Amino acid sequence: PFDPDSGVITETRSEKKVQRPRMYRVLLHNDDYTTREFVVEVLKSVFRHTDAEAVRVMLHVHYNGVGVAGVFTREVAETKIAIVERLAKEREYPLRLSMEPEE
Ligand code: TYC
Repeated sequence: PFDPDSGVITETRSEKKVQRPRMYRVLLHNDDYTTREFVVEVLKSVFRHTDAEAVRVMLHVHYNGVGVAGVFTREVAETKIAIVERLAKEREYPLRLSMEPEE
């Protein structure tokens, strides 16, 4: 608004709404060879799940084929996938991950 006394025009809101970054689901895929223990360790160390939550996600993936390891900005999701792919490769596990944008 314009203040006639001071002649100052103040902006009451910025030009654009604050943009939240698009978020991406990191999906974990089941396979027959990666051990349950390795998947739980990855969910705890890379995705910061508690012990109980890591077991819950691992079992969900084991029984349903796919599940959400976590939701992150694009770069964080890509980095976590790369870290897990390297850890799995070191152990010669065929563990697969993918990411998809949230609506
Ligand atoms: N299906 C694996 C087994 O029985 C365990 C497993 C769970 C593997 C989740 C991958 O994303 C996965 N050893």
